[in-house]
Amino acid sequence: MEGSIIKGVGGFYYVSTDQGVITSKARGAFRKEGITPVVGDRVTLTLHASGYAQIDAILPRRNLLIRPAVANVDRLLIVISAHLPEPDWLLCDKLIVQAKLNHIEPVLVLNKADEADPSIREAFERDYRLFPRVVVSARTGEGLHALQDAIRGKICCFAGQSAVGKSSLMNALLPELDLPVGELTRKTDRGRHTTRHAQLWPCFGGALLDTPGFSLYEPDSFDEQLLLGCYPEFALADPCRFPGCMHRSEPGCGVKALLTDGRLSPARYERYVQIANDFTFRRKHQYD
Ligand SMILES: Nc1nc2c(ncn2[C@@H]2O[C@H](COP(=O)(O)OP(=O)(O)O)[C@@H](O)[C@H]2O)c(=O)[nH]1
Ligand SMILES: [Mg+2]
Ligand SMILES: [Zn+2]
Repeated sequence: MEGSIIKGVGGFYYVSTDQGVITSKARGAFRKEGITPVVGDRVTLTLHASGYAQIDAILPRRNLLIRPAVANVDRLLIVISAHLPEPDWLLCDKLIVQAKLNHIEPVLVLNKADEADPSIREAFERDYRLFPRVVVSARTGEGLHALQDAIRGKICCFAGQSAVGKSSLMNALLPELDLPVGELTRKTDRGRHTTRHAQLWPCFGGALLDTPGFSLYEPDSFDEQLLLGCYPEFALADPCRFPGCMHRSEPGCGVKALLTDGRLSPARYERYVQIANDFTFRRKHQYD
């Protein structure tokens, strides 16, 4: 039997299968082998006559988020506010890169449409027109159906700056989550909420991770060629004069030519150069 771990508490794992959610324990040998099942893991189970189930094996993971540990995330819902706080577009682009390097599909979510600043909305549409994206309001419910469609059949988790409305959106999608919203409640509820384990909530034919704050493993190598693959805009370019062109200051660069006719947003490009320079720096110093 096969299933996905949706929750792990005190050595018990709740595995979602064709036959419902089954409470299971990990095979004893896992501990000796240093293997810990995590939420999102695809596992094989044996059901014993007593009704007790054992996880026999963990299927290979497509990716692994840390703090909290979650495996096999399909989509990262990157939230940006159309009002306040002012968007941190560089963070947004870095999240896209991290997602793609971890084989997670980024979906861009512009929240607070009810109070949208037109220039933010414009920048969002211009810079991310090649990405799946939705414009929503956790407050009015606008766009939530499109967000549900983005979750269908996928394991999803939210990411983005503080106060953009991640918790509000999760509550709007799944009222039973009842996450604390806004600055004040966050502080007073800290004790209650930091001890919780990450949990997947099956919904809309997919599942939502209930924690927005997480880290991705950093790439092992800051491979600039892999970075290039994170920019769908670059595929529109004519070939560059130099193979392996990083589209920074090389002559005869097809990507830089895209800037002149609006196929590549200058703002996205500027942030790309920052991220690429950071990759180069980290690659050169990774053994320091
Ligand atoms: N106007 C407006 N405010 C929102 C919306 N969504 C969230 N907020 C407000 O933004 C603040 C931060 O929301 P929260 O969900 O805690 O953000 P998080 O830090 O990303 O989880 C709260 O005061 C929310 O009431 C929205 O769609 N429209
Ligand atoms: Mg929050
Ligand atoms: Zn180039």
